[in-house]
Amino acid sequence: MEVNFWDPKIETMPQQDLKALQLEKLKKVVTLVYERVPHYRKKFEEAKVKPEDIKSLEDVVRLPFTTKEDLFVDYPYGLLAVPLEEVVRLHTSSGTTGKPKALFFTKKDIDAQAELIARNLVMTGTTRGDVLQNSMTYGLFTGALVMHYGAEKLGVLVIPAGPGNTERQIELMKTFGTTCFHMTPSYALYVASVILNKGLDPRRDLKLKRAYLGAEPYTEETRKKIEELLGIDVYNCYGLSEMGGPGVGFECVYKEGLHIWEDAFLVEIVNPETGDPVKEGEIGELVLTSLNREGMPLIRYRTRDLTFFFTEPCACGRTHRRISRILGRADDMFIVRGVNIFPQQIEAVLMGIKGVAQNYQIVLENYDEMIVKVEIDREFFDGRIERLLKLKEEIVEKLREAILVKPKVELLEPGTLPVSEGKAKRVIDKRTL
Ligand code: ADP
Ligand code: K
Ligand code: ZN
Repeated sequence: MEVNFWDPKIETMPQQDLKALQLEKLKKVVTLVYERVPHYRKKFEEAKVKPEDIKSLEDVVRLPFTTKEDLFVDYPYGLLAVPLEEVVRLHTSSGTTGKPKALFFTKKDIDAQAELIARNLVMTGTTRGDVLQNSMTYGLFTGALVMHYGAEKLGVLVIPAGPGNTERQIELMKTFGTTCFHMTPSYALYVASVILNKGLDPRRDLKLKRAYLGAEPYTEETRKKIEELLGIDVYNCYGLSEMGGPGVGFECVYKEGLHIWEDAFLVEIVNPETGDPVKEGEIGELVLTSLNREGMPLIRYRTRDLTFFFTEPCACGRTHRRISRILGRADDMFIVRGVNIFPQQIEAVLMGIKGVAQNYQIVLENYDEMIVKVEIDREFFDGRIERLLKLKEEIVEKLREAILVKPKVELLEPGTLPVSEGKAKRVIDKRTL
């Protein structure tokens, strides 16, 4: 396998040196927020901790967590660690209280995140000469702009397509010889189905080589499905606005977990209920401290995203640790008949069944009823009823095995369910309406 580096020195830095670098940066950022951000000073005082108490990386647990709620205290400028005139960009992301979370970037912050994107792109084989179609939403969201700046920094040609208008997406791919694209996995599934339904052979008629899919959880099965439909490599791209946007974690060519850039983030995984660190390799909530950001650094930020650390070093030679794909959002979990269920568990089952198409929806009705609506493949839909009944039975059985709850399954013709061009809404919970 060909392994490429953007910054080999930092990407393969021995863990020990990385840790020393992290400690130095951690001390700096903790001092910075203590001195410049009243809200942090207050939190530190409540937790009875001072910057000088941080003597080793293990001491990080003495620092208080930052939660989404903290972003709304002294909103919107209260967490700035620099004067407003140093801030050059605002991004927002959907908030918990109806107000959007507001995140601020200095020039240096924008460039630092672009640097991470450049590393990520090179890591997956993208170089100058590649054509990247950026089909995330441009605007207040970080998704498109951060990727855009990173790709430009590397020197690839960026097509700022934005999402939607699928016919035009495909025209752009054909006309400009797009080699890579960046979009949500749910939209990628839809675009792939449109490409095939038009009778195009992606391997012959398009120049696509790889895709960067993220912004929402998806499964290994979904990745494989998109890779097979289009004949490309799909790389998982993870990030959140609070940590600068996409590019926080990214897969290398081995596609076994996402490297998190540890020179830029201090990574912890904690028990979502107690906040205590989990054992190495156990599932928990990802907690991140930004080590480089100057505009709005965040300390021990609770992402609500569930993941685990891979314990083995990666075959690519990078020393930065890997986390698993996001297994769910602590908030996405729903409960049916007392059983905790994540939408991704259902997706994993569906995408592994032959005859199932790309789109599905989970409807929760009453306290104990879960209906899974599933679109089936056009070729599969040949009018033979017994074939459909067997498929339905297979889906019910496999779901019951995986989630321990027997769902009702409804098979639908392709194109029945609403199409998502951004983040898919998979769960309709009528119980709370
Ligand atoms: P929000 O979705 O809260 O409006 P963002 O747009 O910043 O805010 O999205 C960040 C969140 O999106 C992450 O915390 C995570 O839940 C989800 N996310 C981003 N990338 C991925 C990915 N590759 N896999 C799974 N989830 C992802
Ligand atoms: K997102
Ligand atoms: Zn690797």
